[in-house]
Amino acid sequence: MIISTMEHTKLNYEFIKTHVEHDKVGIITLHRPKQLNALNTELMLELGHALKAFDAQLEVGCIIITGNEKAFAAGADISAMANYEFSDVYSSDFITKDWEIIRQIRKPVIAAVSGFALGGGCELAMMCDFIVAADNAKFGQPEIKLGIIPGAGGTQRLPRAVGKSKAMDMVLTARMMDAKEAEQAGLVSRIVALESLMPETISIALTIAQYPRLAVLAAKESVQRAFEGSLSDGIMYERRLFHSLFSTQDQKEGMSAFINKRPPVFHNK
Ligand code: DAK
Repeated sequence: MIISTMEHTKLNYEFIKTHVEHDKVGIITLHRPKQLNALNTELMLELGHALKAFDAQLEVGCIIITGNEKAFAAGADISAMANYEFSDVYSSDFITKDWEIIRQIRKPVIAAVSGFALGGGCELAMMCDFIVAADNAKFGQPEIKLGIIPGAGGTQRLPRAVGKSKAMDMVLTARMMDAKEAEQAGLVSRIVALESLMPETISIALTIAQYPRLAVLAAKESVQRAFEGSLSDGIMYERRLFHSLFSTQDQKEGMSAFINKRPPVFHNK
C-alpha cells in the first residue's frame, strides 16, 4: 500500500529553485544571489516546504541542497534581524520552527557547498547528513562579530564535527576554515573541484538512491542516533533497526542476488 502520495507540488518559489535529476535526486538551490543567499524567513519556509515535498515524493531517493559558486549561504539575513529586541525574539521563539524542518526529513540530505557557508549557512550545511565541498568553500561561525552567538545549532554540531579546540577557535575568533582544513577536521566528507561539485554530488546521491529505501532510511536514522543519548542506547537502537530489516523483501533480494551472482532488483519494500 502506498501511504504517501503527496506530489512534489512546485510552488512559485521566490528564494529557492527546485528540480529532480535522473528522476531520483531532488535538488534545492538557494537563490538570493545578490545577498549571498542570506537566509530570511521566507527562504527558510520555502526550503522547508521543498524538503517535505521531496521527502514525500516516492521516486526521490536523496536530496541535495546547494547554493551558487560564491555562496552556499552567508548566514541568516542580518538586515532582517538588526532591529529585533530580546522580547521579540524570545516571545516569538525567533525562527526556530522554520529552521527545524530539516530535522524531520527522513531521506538523506547532502549539502553541496561552494563559496561561503557562514553563520546560519554553516549551520544549515551541518544540519544536512553530510557535506560535499567545492575547493573554494569557506566555513565559519562569525556571529561573535555581530554581538551574538550561533543560534541554529552551531555551538553544538561544530564541536561534534571538528572537536572542542577547533570549534572554540572558530566560534570565538570568527575565522573561516577553507575546504582542505574542513575535510581534515571532519566537517566535510569530500572535496571536489568547483566545476564538478554538482555532477559529483549528484553521482553520490544516485549511488544512495539506488539502494533499498528502507535500509537507507534506517541507516540514516541509526547514525543520527549516535549524536543523541548514550552509546549503549544507540547500539540497541541500531540493533533493533538491523533486526527489522530482515522483514523486508529487499533484504531477501539483496542477499539472494549476491549469492546467485546477479544484479539485485529492489522494490523499496
Ligand atoms: N545578511 C544580509 N546580507 C548579507 C549577508 C547576511 N548574512 N551576507 C552578505 N550580505 C549582503 C551584503 O550586505 C551585500 O549586500 P549589498 O551591499 O550588495 O546590498 C551583498 O550580500 C554582498 O556582500 P559583500 O559585499 O559583503 O561581499 P564580500 O565578498 O565583500 O564579503 C562576506 C562576503 C560573506 C565575507 C560578507 O558579506 C560577510 O561577512 N557577510 C556576513 C557574514 C555573517 O556575519 N554571517 C552570520 C550572520 S548571523 C537562528 C538561526 C540562524 C541564526 C541565528 C538564529 N535560530 C534558529 C534561532 C543565524 C545567524 C547568522 O547567520
